[in-house]
Amino acid sequence: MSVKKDKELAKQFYTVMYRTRRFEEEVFEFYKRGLMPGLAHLYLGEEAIATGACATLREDDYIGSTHRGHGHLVARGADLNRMMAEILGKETGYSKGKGGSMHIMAMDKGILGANGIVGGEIPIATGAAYSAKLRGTDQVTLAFFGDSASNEGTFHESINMAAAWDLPCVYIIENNLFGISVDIRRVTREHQLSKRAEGYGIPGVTIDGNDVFTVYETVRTAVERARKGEGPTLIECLTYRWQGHHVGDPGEYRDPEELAEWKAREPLGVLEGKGLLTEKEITQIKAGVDAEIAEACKFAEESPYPDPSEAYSDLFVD
Ligand SMILES: Cc1ncc(C[n+]2csc(CCOP(=O)(O)OP(=O)(O)O)c2C)c(N)n1
Repeated sequence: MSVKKDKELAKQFYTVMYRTRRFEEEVFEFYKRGLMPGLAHLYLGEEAIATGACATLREDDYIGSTHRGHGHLVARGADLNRMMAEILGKETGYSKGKGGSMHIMAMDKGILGANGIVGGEIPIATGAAYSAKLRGTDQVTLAFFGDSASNEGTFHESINMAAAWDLPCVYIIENNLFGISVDIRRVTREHQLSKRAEGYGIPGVTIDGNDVFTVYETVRTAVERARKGEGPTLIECLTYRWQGHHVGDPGEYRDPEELAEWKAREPLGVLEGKGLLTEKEITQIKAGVDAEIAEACKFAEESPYPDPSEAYSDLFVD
């Protein structure tokens, strides 16, 4: 890649990762102030995966997202005001405040919904890929899911079908090493999860999920392959979540040293370390994003709650 192109991408990636980081920090603040109903599963520390992966997509491609899904929407360019309003349960949110954090979706961005059922999005994404194949389009679907979800039956059933039928789906494991408090290394014999691809006859690769360029280049190759009708790929992105499982979990089951090691090579710092952006450019990006996030918070806080008479509307399609 040319130096100029690298620099352009670095700016884009830094902006999206910082936007995701700031968005999540404010969600946490809303929770602490008691303004957010329910819980949120923060994407802090994992920003490079959604950012690098989504940058490879076309407008008409699809995404299957998880309970830790805010980052996927931000990376896809979803409206921050509507996202924050949704998380606060406001009428102006993406689903008029009825989905909240865990069911946040943006159909206008091809996001087929975040999912409270672990592994639930894997067959949904596979179905979208099947649909693209049947309709004769060359749309691609990315299926994001966690390490624990890769132990669900839905993972194995979906990948087997996608492999057998060459479906245009890219399966992305966000391996942050934990499923709630369970260390994936305690409940799997083979810790390199991408090796499972071999059993289905498709390519599988494990990469540094905190390096946005690595994620981008790896997913881009897989997306090109899928778009050409050559079938699915399994990509395991190694990362770490900074917070507990959700905003109410102090995460005390984790080794503080391990957390510190991962924090020392967090996605924004890794990108800064490549020397592609000047300090001035970084300051400018941060100022622009901080203003967007402040606007989203204000919009969400000032928006009204839905009227109780709306409780049963929009639940079913006529
Ligand atoms: C089918 C199902 N089983 C269990 C749960 C409870 N649960 C919610 S999140 C979670 C862990 C998910 O871990 P992982 O897939 O690694 O994603 P992460 O939270 O680490 O991003 C579990 C077990 C659930 N929501 N759905």
